[in-house]
Amino acid sequence: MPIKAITADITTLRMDAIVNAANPSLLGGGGVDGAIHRAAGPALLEACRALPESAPGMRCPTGEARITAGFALPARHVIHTVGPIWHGGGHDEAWLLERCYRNAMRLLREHAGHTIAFPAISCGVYGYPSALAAAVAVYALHDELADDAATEVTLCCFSDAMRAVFQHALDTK
Ligand code: AR6
Repeated sequence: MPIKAITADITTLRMDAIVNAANPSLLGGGGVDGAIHRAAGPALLEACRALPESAPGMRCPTGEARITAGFALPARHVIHTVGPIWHGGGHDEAWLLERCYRNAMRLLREHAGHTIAFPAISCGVYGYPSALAAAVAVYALHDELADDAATEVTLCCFSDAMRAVFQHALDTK
């Protein structure tokens, strides 16, 4: 099975890349973003600060992704993506969330990676309903892996309850 759902702290995973659910500044925050920056050390913040801004404070628009090294993390790279804030579902949230997964997979391939772990992007402070987010994630990742038997994707949930939601999406795909 090239996609699996687990319960874990994503910062502990030895992967070619772990994905960060960041905000457009890429300068850190709470949730998984804070955990990744703490575990990677200050060099990660420096690397993020060095990424070009498309507007003041904007290094990564919603749905896009950027890559840095993993520094003190066991993961080789961090792929930073910015999920949509949930505004009820009528503001392109599903399309933007799908872009996060697809753009992260593109960067993994461009950097010759074969193992990647995603957190439940947008399912924390950004308020995306987890069952809807899981369905988008599974749809996009299945499609990305259709011609790619060599890549293993881990959906890294922070609680068993969230893992059950993602597992259900995998089981009903
Ligand atoms: N490992 C895996 N998952 C985690 C971890 C961890 N160490 N810590 C939290 N989660 P969130 P968002 C889960 O809020 O909704 C930040 O401040 C968490 O339980 O981190 O995309 C950014 O800077 C939840 O299920 O990300 C942005 O401002 C999931 O990760 C904003 O939050 C995502 O929750 C992004 O919000």
